[in-house]
Amino acid sequence: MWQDGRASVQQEHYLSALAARRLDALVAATPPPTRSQPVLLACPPEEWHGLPLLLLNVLLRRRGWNTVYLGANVPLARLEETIQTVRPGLVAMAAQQLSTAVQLREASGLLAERGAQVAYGGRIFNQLPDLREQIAGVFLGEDLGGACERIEALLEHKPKAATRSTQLPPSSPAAEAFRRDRKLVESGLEQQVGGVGGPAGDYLAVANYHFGNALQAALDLGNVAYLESDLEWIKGLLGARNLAEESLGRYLAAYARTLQQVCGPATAQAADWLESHAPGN
Ligand code: B12
Repeated sequence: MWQDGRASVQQEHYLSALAARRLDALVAATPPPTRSQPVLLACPPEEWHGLPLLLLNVLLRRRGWNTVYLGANVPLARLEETIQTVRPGLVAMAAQQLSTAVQLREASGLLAERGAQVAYGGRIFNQLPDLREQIAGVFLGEDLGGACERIEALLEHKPKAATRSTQLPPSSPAAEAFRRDRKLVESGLEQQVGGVGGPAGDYLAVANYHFGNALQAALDLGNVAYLESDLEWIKGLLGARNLAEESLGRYLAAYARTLQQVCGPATAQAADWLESHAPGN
C-alpha cells in the first residue's frame, strides 16, 4: 500500500511499530525457555526490516527455544565476541534487499569461519534464488511457516554437508570501478539530468542513493541483471507518484552514458544492460 501511494510512510511506521510492540508483548508472555541451547537472531548491517526475525523469535520462544534477538542493522564489528559469549547453536539471519544480501553474505562467511552454524531467509532470496549459492549457511525456506522445524532439525542433527563454502568470490573489476568512481558518476548525472536543489534535484539525490546502492550490490554479487527486481519497484513508485515511466527511461539512459564515460570498459556490460532496460528503449 505504501509503494502504491495508498498509505503514507507515517501510517506504515505506525503499523510496523504497533506490530513490533505486539510481538514483544507475546515474547514477554512466553514461559521461560525449556531448551538451553541459544539461537541468535540478527539482521545484517543496514537491514532495517526487523519484523520477520522478530516474528521468528516469537515462534521459536513458543516452542521453548532460548533465543537472543539482536534486531535490525547489527554491525559485524565484535560479532565474534558475541558468538563467544552467547555460544549459539545457530545464528538465524534475514535480508530483504539486494544491498543487504551482500551484507548477509559477508556476515555468514565471517560466522561460518568462526565455526557458527548460520541459517537464513528473506524476500530477496525468494526473488533471486541464485543468490543462495553465495551464502555460507542453510536456506530456511520461502516463508516463516516451516522455518522453526528446519531450525530444530539443524540444531538436533547439525548437518555439516548443508553448509556452503565460506570462500567469497573475488570482487569483479566492474564492482571495484563503480565503488571507486560512484561519486563522479553521480555528479556527472546531476549535470546531465538536472541540478541539485528543487524537487527534481531532491528526486535525483534519492534516486542516486537507492539506485547506486542497488547497482553496487548487483555488481558485488556478480550479475547486473539482479537489478531487475529493483527496477520493478522503482517503476511502481514512480507510477504511484504520478511521475511518468519515461523519467525512469531518461534516468537509466543517462546513468548508462555516464557510467560508460566515467568507469570505461570495466562497467561496459553494466552500462549496456542499463541502457537496454531503460523504458522507452
Ligand atoms: C514494514 C516495512 C518497512 C519498515 C520495517 C520496519 C521493521 N521494524 O521491520 C521500514 C520503514 C524500516 C522499511 C524501510 C525500507 N523499506 Co520496507 N517494507 C516494509 C513492508 C511494508 C513490510 C515488511 C514486513 O515486515 N512484512 C512482514 C513479513 C513477515 O512478511 P514478508 O516481508 O512478506 O516476508 C515473507 C517472505 O519474504 C519470507 N521471509 C522474510 N524474511 C524472512 C526471514 C526468514 C528467516 C525466512 C525463513 C523467511 C522470511 O517469509 C515471509 C512470509 O512468511 C514491505 C512491503 C511488504 N508488503 O512486504 C516493505 C519493503 C520490504 N520495503 C521496501 C523498501 C524499498 C524499503 C526502503 C528502501 C524504503 C526507503 N525508501 O527508505 C527502506 C529500506 C530500509 C533498510 N535499509 O533496510 C521494499 C523492498 C523492495 C526491494 N526491491 O528492495 C518493500 C518490498 C516495499 C515495496 N514493495 O516497495 N520498510
